[in-house]
Amino acid sequence: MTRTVHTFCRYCLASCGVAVTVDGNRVLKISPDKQNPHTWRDFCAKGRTAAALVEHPRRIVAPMRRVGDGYVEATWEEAIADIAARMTAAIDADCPDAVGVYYGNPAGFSSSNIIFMNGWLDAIGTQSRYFVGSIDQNAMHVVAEAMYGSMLMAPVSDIDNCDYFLLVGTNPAVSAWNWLETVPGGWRRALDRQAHGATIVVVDPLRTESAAKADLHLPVRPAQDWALLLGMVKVIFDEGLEHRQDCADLATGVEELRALAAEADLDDLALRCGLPRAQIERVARDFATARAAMAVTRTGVSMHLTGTVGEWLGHALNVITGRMDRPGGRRYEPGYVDTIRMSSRIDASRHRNRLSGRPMVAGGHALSELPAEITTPGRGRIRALVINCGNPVVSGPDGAALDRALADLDLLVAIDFVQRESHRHAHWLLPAVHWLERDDLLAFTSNMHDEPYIQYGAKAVEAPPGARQEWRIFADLAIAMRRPLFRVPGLNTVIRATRRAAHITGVGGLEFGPQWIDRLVLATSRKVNGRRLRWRDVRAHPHGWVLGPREFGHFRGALRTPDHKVRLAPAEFVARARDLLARPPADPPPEFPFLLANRRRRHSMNSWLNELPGLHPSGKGTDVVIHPEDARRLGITDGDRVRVTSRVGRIELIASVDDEPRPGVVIIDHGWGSRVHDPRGGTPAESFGVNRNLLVDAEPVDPLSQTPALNSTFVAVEKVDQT
Ligand SMILES: Nc1nc2c(c(=O)[nH]1)N[C@H]1C(S)=C(S)[C@@H](COP(=O)(O)OP(=O)(O)OC[C@H]3O[C@@H](n4cnc5c(=O)[nH]c(N)nc54)[C@H](O)[C@@H]3O)O[C@H]1N2
Ligand SMILES: Nc1nc2c(c(=O)[nH]1)N[C@H]1C(S)=C(S)[C@@H](COP(=O)(O)OP(=O)(O)OC[C@H]3O[C@@H](n4cnc5c(=O)[nH]c(N)nc54)[C@H](O)[C@@H]3O)O[C@H]1N2
Ligand code: SF4
Ligand SMILES: [Mo]
Repeated sequence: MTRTVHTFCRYCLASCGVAVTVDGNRVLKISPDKQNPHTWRDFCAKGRTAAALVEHPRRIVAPMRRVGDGYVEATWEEAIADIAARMTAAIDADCPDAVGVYYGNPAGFSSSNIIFMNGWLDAIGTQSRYFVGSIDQNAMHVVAEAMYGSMLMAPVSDIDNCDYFLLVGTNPAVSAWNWLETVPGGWRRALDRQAHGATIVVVDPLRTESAAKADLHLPVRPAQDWALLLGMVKVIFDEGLEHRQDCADLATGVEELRALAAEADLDDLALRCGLPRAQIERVARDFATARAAMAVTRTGVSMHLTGTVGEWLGHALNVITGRMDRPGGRRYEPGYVDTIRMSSRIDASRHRNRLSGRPMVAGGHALSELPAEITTPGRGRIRALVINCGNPVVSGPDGAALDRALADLDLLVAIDFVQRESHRHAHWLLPAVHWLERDDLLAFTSNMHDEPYIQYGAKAVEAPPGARQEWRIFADLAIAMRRPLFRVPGLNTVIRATRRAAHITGVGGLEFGPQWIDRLVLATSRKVNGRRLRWRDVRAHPHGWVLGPREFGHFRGALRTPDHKVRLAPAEFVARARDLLARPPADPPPEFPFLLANRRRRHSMNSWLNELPGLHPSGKGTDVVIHPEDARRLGITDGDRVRVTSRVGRIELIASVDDEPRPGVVIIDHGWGSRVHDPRGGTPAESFGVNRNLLVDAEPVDPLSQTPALNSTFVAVEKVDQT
């Protein structure tokens, strides 16, 4: 007997509505749920093949304990008892910071994971919290906090009313329109606007799929978007094209920004970003005078040492041209829960790292600091670490250094589906539950949707009996370590009592768990269109529920700055921009004359959907793209084996000669080269492609976002002599 479950894909923020056909406990087919009123149009092969990960031949299906060079299965009781005892010992021998966590991108797609992990971290009182932000979206958090007063104040794009799209450092044709926002079918909707006369400008060093469809492609020099954007701001102020009313009423700091722009020289900025001055002037005028326009800045901007300044100037451009909270610009979606209020506690955390002295950003420290925090003796040295949904050895900088540090830990616990590169030295492998196997409301993304929207993420199949959701693992650890979860005295006793009650009555819902929190969230949610959301109404909309029309007018009220105005020129950003202006752009050192750029593929997800059968034609992830002019000079032809070297690493791959990059820039896909181990079968690890992040130095970092130069590393390229 087959049945169909309607839910949504939780691999990326496109959140596509899917229809999952199930037979017994097996997924037969996943297709886009075309009855979903909001989110199915980005549906891709990653969602279609999601069951392949559930059925991964190397999936871990019970806790596994390291014994010598191998692993043996253990019970959950053994796993929790051993981990809790070793963590407690580490804390007793030093302090709570001896226990740490790294959580990666997929943790953001499970509210119960994030909530209970933080509840456990609070319970043990550690500040050794590391997360993916410093290799992804920290620049956005830093900018949002400084300009809008909350690190989670992420504006959403009003695509269907836009006449002029300035897309900076994003490739939505591949990645979908999502980075702290969910704009389903965003790229297709933008192309639709283009067919009706809108202009699309793509700023990208590479001629990407998106750039190829744009009206104008600006092949900016990597890491120099800030110069382009500052040039645009300058032209707009110089020519009086700013939106007078918003500059006067909505923002403070206009004069400081104007002063900064006045100090800069447009010819100098043009040289820095590698674009003709006349082009900067034209784009600035067209942007400022378009009926409706938006600037969108994303990971191509953020993953550089200049990332925060670039991100800031993108937002500033929107503000000074009156694009905030106006049709066709960027608006604030209040959603059904006030995420900004919920996050205010994280905003406030300013813990500084013992070695670098750098503060947390968005509740987490920077990944580049993790190795030293593990290996450097002293109070607060990390001795036990949990990797929750992450593969930082591959997705982060200088994976070799992190790998060495992980090997040095007294206890490494990995929670994942399979044992990947970053889990190589794990003492415990804990089997995770896939989104096809778990229910979730994912309420804290509610203000990232481009329409008021709610969908309950129902599970389609049951998880293997030995797998456990992260929330349960963190609750069990808190109980075993005798530290009250969420720091609420007595809560552990209540949890145990509800478990007993559920066991005796056979009613699973009696057990304290995320469903209690989901219900509480709904019960205390904002009224939408004057109506309070009820659980049963949400469940009565399995395809998802558009709660009403998009509304404008919420932006000003949501600002958390003391005067409810946008801070247009935060002092630290202005100072950093002055600093950049004062120095010539870093030229490649003679020994590393090329800049290493980056690419994502439609059918990869960072470092972890690469090995699935059927998703990738062979050979992907193993090539370096070199411009024909550079290839000629180096004596390299298509198909040659080449060595790419940086200050910290060296890899070998196949050359692919193509003019997608500009001369002087070479491209290697990110996310490859992660080994998938076989702890159950003991067969050799499988590996696909090469890890280009081995070339990325963990230092220096953008001083504001603590992000390293993931997408602009200086490298040398040479042909490997195969004779
Ligand atoms: N050079 C370069 N580097 C980059 C990027 C780039 O563009 N260029 N992109 C960056 C970006 S945007 C990001 S977000 C980071 C990602 O960095 P990370 O989040 O650290 O790593 P991922 O590669 O996403 O690996 C995620 C891991 O989580 C596991 N996983 C998936 N779902 C679940 C789950 O539900 N539970 C558990 N327990 N585990 C799960 C997967 O199997 C995988 O092992 O990489 C960054 N690194
Ligand atoms: N298929 C697929 N979809 C994904 C993901 C995935 O791994 N695969 N990851 C998801 C995640 S975690 C995220 S965060 C989002 C990211 O979404 P996007 O930010 O759109 O990510 P990319 O597609 O990598 O596009 C970044 C672009 O920036 C360009 N770039 C690099 N350096 C510079 C620069 O200095 N200046 C400018 N202007 N451009 C530059 C790159 O060439 C690239 O084309 O995508 C999500 N969607
Ligand atoms: S991975 Fe593909 S199917 Fe899943 S949400 Fe993202 S775009 Fe949609
Ligand atoms: Mo990301």
